[in-house]
Amino acid sequence: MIDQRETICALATPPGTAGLAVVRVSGAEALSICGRLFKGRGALSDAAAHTIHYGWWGDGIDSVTASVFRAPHSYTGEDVVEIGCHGGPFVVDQIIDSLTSAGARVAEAGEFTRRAFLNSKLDLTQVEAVADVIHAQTRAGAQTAARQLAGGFTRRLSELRQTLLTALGYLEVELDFSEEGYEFVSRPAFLETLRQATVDATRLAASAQSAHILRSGFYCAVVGYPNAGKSSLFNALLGRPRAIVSHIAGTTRDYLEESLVEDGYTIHLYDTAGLRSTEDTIELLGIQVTSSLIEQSNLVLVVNDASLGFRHSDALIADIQSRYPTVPIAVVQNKSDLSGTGVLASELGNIAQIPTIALSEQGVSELRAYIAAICRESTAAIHDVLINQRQAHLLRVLIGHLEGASGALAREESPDLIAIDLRSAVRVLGEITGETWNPDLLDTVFSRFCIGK
Ligand SMILES: Nc1nc2c(ncn2[C@@H]2O[C@H](COP(=O)(O)OP(=O)(O)OP(=O)(O)O)[C@@H](O)[C@H]2O)c(=O)[nH]1
Ligand SMILES: [Mg+2]
Repeated sequence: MIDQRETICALATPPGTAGLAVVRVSGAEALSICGRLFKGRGALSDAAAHTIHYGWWGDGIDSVTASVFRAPHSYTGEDVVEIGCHGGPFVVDQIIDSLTSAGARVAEAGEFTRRAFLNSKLDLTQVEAVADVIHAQTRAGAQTAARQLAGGFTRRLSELRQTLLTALGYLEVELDFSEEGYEFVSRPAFLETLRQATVDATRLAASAQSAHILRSGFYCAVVGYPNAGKSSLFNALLGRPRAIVSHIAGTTRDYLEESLVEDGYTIHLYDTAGLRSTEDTIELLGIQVTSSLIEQSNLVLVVNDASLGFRHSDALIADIQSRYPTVPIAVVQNKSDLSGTGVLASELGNIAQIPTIALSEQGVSELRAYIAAICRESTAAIHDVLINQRQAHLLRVLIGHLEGASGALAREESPDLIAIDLRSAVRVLGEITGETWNPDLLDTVFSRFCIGK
């Protein structure tokens, strides 16, 4: 168990060489500890909140600026000093050493944000947004997380919570007057409120997968029969010769992963070993790795060797579709320089087909634009919240209780029966925002943080 009362310190900027680095100190002793080490014009311990001071640190370690924040108006809600120093590892080490000798302790990963949460500066959805802002792999992800951090999600949840609590209050009054049969809660209006809340929660829970794209990037596997030109296409998409290409079928044995950024989206691209077909069954099962890559993909590009016919990979496509019905597929008609001017197969239904010549990079920028368009489409519905797995699970539990309450209302059940589900719904809302929490939950949430955050 970490001690909340100790004053903590850590490098808040990335380690290494840089123009500047910031060491953050937080806790009741922050000003007195820093005051002993900082030599400026006045005493740091007397400094007003939100002021910056210039001076020397320790016995000539570095010239620094010290930014002073006083509780509760700081990131952690405690007294905070942010020391801006030159960004060399030796300078930073000496400053941290001087702080620990003076009585501070090196912070655990995420401990500053943990304190902000425990001091009610941030709720749990905002804490999760901090991690998302830091780690987001897409521009839209970082922007959305920033909006979530600003508290939009929290406000929506607490409005719903307030509505449910008000209804609960009235239902309890109804119970007191049960003999008289008064109804203080208008049944149709409340049913409508619950319906709207259920729709909202369902939409949010369903956005978890798209939120994952904004948070971690878009996963795209390049698959197909041997020699179709997968590695050539992989290289062309990356813009550099990363994978080995040869005319021998079976060149790629293992998979390769590389990332590219297109239109603000990080795309994780996988080159895979060719999938062979035997007499009539395709050895997809045997190629476990490719299977699991396909399963985790947001888009699968099936590369077809168009010189063997536009429909040459149809059996493979049908197989992937039947095994992974929810994974989006597009067909890349590669080697279209050798294909003649046939019409692209229409039997592939509404699967998109993109003609390319990987060798000369023809059609490759169109393919890149197509992938970015799919990223945009799959995340278009997301505006101000990046739902994660924890929240999605709790939202589904919430939906269950909201539906339970609606059902009881519709069946004109007694107020106490309706109240049971409403109370559970209120409790789940509290779990989402972290009003009710336990140390295990915090450990899980903060496991994504690094030291200094
Ligand atoms: N004419 C032509 N040849 C191509 C094109 N794309 C790839 N090739 C050639 O096709 C052969 C196979 O290319 P690779 O990229 O190694 O194919 P692969 O699908 O990765 O093959 P495996 O890893 O063995 O499954 C090479 O000789 C490439 O030069 C294309 O658009 N047109
Ligand atoms: Mg290959």
